[in-house]
Order: sequence, then C-alpha cells, then structure tokens
Amino acid sequence: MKCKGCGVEIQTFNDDVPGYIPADVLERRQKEGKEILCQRCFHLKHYGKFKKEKKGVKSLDSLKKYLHLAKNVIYVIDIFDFDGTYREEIVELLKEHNVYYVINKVDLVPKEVAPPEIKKWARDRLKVQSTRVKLLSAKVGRGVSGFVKFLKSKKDRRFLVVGVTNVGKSSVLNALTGEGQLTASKYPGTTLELVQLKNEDTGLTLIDTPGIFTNDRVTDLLDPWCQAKIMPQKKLTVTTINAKKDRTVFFSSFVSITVKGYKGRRSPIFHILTSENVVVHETNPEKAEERWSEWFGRFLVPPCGNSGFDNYKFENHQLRLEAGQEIHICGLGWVNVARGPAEFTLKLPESVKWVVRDALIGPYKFKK
Ligand SMILES: Nc1nc2c(ncn2[C@@H]2O[C@H](COP(=O)(O)OP(=O)(O)OP(=O)(O)O)[C@@H](O)[C@H]2O)c(=O)[nH]1
Ligand SMILES: [Mg+2]
Repeated sequence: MKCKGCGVEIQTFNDDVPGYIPADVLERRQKEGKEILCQRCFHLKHYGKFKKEKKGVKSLDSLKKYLHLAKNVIYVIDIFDFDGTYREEIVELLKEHNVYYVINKVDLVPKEVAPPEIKKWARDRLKVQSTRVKLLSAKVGRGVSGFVKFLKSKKDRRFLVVGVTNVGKSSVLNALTGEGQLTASKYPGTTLELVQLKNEDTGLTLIDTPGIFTNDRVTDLLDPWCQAKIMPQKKLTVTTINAKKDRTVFFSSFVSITVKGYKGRRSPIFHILTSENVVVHETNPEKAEERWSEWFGRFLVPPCGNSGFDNYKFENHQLRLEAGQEIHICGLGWVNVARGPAEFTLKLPESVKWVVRDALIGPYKFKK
C-alpha cells in the first residue's frame, strides 16, 4: 500500500524510515475507510512540519526510470526561477516524448507584466509552438480550467508530470483534479515516489513524480528550512537602484553588484526582483567590503544564520548590459537593466548558475 500524499510504501515498523504510520492508526483509518497518509505527510499537511528524507533526494537518473510510463509529459517550470527550473538535461531526456510546458506561479509576476507578454517571452525561451506553453497559477487557480479542457481534448490522456523540486508539480495536479490529495509543501523533496491519479469522469491519468534536485541554484546552498523561509508567497518585490554614485547592492548574502557612479543624466537604473523574504541592501562599496562577513546570514538573508562565510568560493564577473536585458541568478531572482548601458561587477559563489537574458519585464515598466 502506498501513501496517497507522497507515494512512498506504507510501513508500521520503523518511524525513522519513510512511509511510517503507527499500526493502530493504520488499522483505525482502514476500518473507517479514510485515506492513508504516512506520518511525514500527515505532519506536513496538518502542522507544516517537515522531515528531511534521503529518499526524497532524486537525481536525473530517477526520472529516467519513469519515462516509459507515459508518452505525454507535462514539464512544470517555475516562472520565478525560469532558468533554474528549465533544464537542458531534462529536455534532452524528453526528446522522444510529447511535451507540454506549464509555466507555474504566474501569480508572483508583478502586475505590470501582462499574461500575453509572459507567454510570448516563455515561448521564445522554450522555442516551441505556443500551444505547448500553458501559463498557470496552481495557487490562485489561474489557467486551470482551460488546461483541464485542453488535456481532455487529447486522444491519449495519460500524462507524466516532471520538473525540479518545489516548482509546484503536486500543487498543479491538486488544482487540475480539484482534490487536495497530494502533499505539497514549501520544502524541497516533498513527493517521495510516483503517485497516479486516475479520474473516470475526465478520462485523465495524471502521474506525479518526485522533483529532481539541482546543485547550481542559490537555494541549493541552503537547508530545506531556509529554502522554505525565502520562498516567495506574494508578488515579487521590486527594488529600484539609480546608480548616480558608486554603489554596491547586496542581493542576499551571496550575490552583489557593484556599479561605478555615473554623474551625467543617464545614470544606469536597475530593478531587482526577488522574494519578499530576501534582503536587498544598497550601500557604498567600501562599507560593503568592510561589513560583508559581519552581515553574512545575519542581516543579509539568506542564508538563515551565519553558516560559514569562508565556506564559499566567490567569483567576480565584469558585465556590460543594455536596457531590456537582465541577469537571472538561479534560485534567487533577477537584476533587470531599466536604463543602460550599465557596467558593473557581479559577485557570487562559483557554484551558482547565472544567465544574461532578454528581460521578462520591459525596460520602462516600473515607476522610478
Ligand atoms: N505563489 C505560488 N506558489 C505556488 C504555486 N504552486 C505551488 N506553489 C508553492 O510552491 C511550493 C512547492 O509546491 P509543491 O506542489 O510541493 O512542489 P513540487 O514540485 O511538487 O515539489 P517536490 O515534491 O518537492 O518536488 C509550495 O509552497 C506551494 O504552495 C503557485 O502557483 N503560486
Ligand atoms: Mg511534489
């Protein structure tokens, strides 16, 4: 018997091993005809308490094992971390499949960006036909009924749902089925094994899978509790920087940009977009250098606590960006150039992936 929330095999012997449920509880729930949830899922659903499981840490190889289960794949991408969650190595594995891309969490995008703009931007990045790209918010239900209709219109209605951790795969399935069966949480590695949802009325079979773990996002430098703490819950915050004098802007403890002051009328303007729980702080470069280790993980969150400033190897990159470009820092957010050209130094841990991309948000969207 499998747990209905996370797919793990149910057992009553060892509360240190995934799938545990006390024997008397199992017996009682079976008698009452109630759904069977493992203790870990029960604690997550009802108390928001998370237990980290090694079993939950899945690599790309685990995805390979599931690919034969369906010809159709729904690849869920998080709009907040597009370049961290849209991964070439996953796309490569899906070459023989019929792939639909769900761009989830669109509720986080500032209202200045209209949905058709997000869709066009995502389609250009994915380089696929428009019909293969669906914008969704599992949280507020945006795009859900249209997507259900779309899936129902297909001859083959069996879909495997894949993606990296925490993009909202289980939440999307809960939204599509209208049931809250699957355990979803802000901690990475919630789903432990496959869960198949079959609906006789719609004819849809939707298969949830455990998220793939990455190792190149800022979130990968953090423990699951800190990852949960900085996950955006509201629309992304926008911090605007007009670099009229020499400035360093910290974007968490891990990332900073340093820009030389420009005395003319065309000083560069940046927008920094991130979670409301990530600290963005602007100061002068001397003070930044002097105070960084002291602020690390204390004032500048994440990390959540001073988890060893000296453990990280940082790199500097000299960049020149034009208005309409931005740097996405995987797992953290992005720096948009609203007025350029902008020359600056980007400093961040060498393990963290970053990309320069065409801006999701056009240069003059926000008021200065
Ligand atoms: N803002 C916002 N948050 C969302 C949305 N969908 C999911 N989330 C949140 O994202 C977090 C992860 O959701 P899950 O559904 O557990 O993600 P998952 O991809 O199944 O994660 P794993 O099972 O760990 O791979 C939860 O805190 C959800 O509430 C959405 O549309 N908008
Ligand atoms: Mg899940």
